[in-house]
Amino acid sequence: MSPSYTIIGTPFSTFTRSITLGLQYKGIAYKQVRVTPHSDTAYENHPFGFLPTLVIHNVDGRSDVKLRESQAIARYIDRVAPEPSLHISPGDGGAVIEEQMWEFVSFAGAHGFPAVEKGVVKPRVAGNDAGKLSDAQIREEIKPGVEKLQKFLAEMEAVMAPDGFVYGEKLSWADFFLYPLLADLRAIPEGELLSSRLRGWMDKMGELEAVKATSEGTLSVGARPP
Ligand SMILES: N[C@@H](CCC(=O)N[C@@H](CS)C(=O)NCC(=O)O)C(=O)O
Repeated sequence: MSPSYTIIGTPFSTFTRSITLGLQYKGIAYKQVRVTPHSDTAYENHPFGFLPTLVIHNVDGRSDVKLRESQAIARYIDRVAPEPSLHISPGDGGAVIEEQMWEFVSFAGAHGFPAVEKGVVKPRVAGNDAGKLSDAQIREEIKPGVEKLQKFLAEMEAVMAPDGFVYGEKLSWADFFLYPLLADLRAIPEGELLSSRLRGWMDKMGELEAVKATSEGTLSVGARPP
């Protein structure tokens, strides 16, 4: 019996969406259990209650494996479904070596998640939803976060190809790790910080079937967890 897959994580989770983007793009069927971080189900599947976990059922014809950490999951997906490839080759978008794509992925996770989600998107959404502060007050509150976000966006754009995907003509995991963060950002007033290059890239991404198939339940379409 070949493996089947369950992804543990709400579509609202940006790391979860990076993985479902990859699964969709590669045509791998999966079930999704829509839970928030630190819920009972999150802890049952992840030692620290984070999202996502990919449950690989019947991995060896008998047992299940719970795979955590989105980059480990991406590596697994690439091994079982190498095509269509989400890797780059030297020369794509000005890259010199393939591993630069993983550097970009790690920048998005390690620096993008705090800069975009923690510093700006979450406090902005919480402020708007609570309805107690004016737009000007929220802007004042998130000012330090906005400054960090501007730096993050500028640095990421600086390593992107001048047009096309992150690595020019070649779609890669780099696009799938950055996109969920910036799709959320675009849905709030601070989306005004996105440059024309980043907006153009997002429009191009928005044409992908994988992006359309994973937008439901995300902040980018106005949803709330789970
Ligand atoms: N290094 C992890 C990070 C995953 C992560 O931070 N996920 C978020 C949801 S998008 C989470 O579970 N956060 C819980 C928390 O920050 O306490 C990965 O790449 O999978």
